[in-house]
Amino acid sequence: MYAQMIKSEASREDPEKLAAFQARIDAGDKIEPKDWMPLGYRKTLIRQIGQHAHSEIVGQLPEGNWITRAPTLERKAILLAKVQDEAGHGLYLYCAAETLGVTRDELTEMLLDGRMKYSSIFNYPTLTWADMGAVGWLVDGAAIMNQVPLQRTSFGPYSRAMIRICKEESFHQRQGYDIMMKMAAGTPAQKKMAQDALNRFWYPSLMMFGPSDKESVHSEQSMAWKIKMNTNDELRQKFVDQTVPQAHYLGLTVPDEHLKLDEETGHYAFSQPDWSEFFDVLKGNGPCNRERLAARNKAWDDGKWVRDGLLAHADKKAARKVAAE
Ligand code: BYC
Repeated sequence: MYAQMIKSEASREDPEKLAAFQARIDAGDKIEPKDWMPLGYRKTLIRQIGQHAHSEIVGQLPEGNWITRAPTLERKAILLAKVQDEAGHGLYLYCAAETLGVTRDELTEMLLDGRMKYSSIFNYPTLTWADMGAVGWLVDGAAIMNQVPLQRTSFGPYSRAMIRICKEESFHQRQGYDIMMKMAAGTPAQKKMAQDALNRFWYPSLMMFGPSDKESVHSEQSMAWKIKMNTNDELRQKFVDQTVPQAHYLGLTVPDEHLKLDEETGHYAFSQPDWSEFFDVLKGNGPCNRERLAARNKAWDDGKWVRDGLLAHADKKAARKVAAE
């Protein structure tokens, strides 16, 4: 439906402007906030960047859960830094979205009342310390796989935000793998925890790339506009090809009995996640959907006095300036 709406909006726009816009995209130009752009391009970016920003913010919750219980001071400092980075990523992305004419408050309200999504992965619980390893290794690993190509996306502010985010995501992925290396080489109980974390996070990580290309609603138009640089299935395959040897190095087993390397193509054949579970999580029925949204709603309500205070201060400052002129 959304894709149809975008198409029908495009049909109402000036064909000459549309053609000139597409020519700029095809030539690899960056589109900047003040440039003319089709309404559908603007809306698609607000949706994607907004959802991405929300994912960074909600993504702090499963890891924040372990800050007080990190096993050493060093691990705690690393985890704290990572979780703070995620907040920063959210801020860069909200700023990029704001250049398209939507405010951060509007985006937040759309998240809180369920009109906007955030990544499905953050609706799964983090049950043990090994989950911090699996999240860093697999979840940030999947995020990087998706975000490195987005550094070349056509919208300037989004692509520039991605450059910085990707640098930080590499550190996140590395710290997760480091936890997995320690756990997998530890006591039998620690290795079991690492395997259990891999078992629980493998398929939800594959879901992060979105539904199969056949089911994807937006890919075709988003790729034509270079808002997306690859299809969901292309990136999922790349992720599997990169991650399976890393699991082997750890001495862990990927929970997929159909996993098989095709020597000729160099690609792994693998089992698809349970897509009915994915769509159910998107509808709000994942293990932690309610908890995550309740936490964000509480943070928003608790922070009201700060926002009100800052706005009152800004209003007073503006009034003083007017009076002085
Ligand atoms: N979760 O037509 P499709 C991270 C929705 S976390 C929830 O293929 P599109 C991090 C999709 O929105 C990673 N919803 O969509 C943070 C659409 O529904 P609507 C966040 C999903 O947009 C902290 C419908 O399914 N990364 O960075 O072309 C710690 C049909 O899908 C998901 C980004 O957001 C999902 N997994 O492609 C660690 C990257 N997948 O909106 C890590 C930027 C699909 O029509 N985003 N849907 O109601 C993208 O690259 C694309 O938006 C996606 C989906 C590949 C995710």
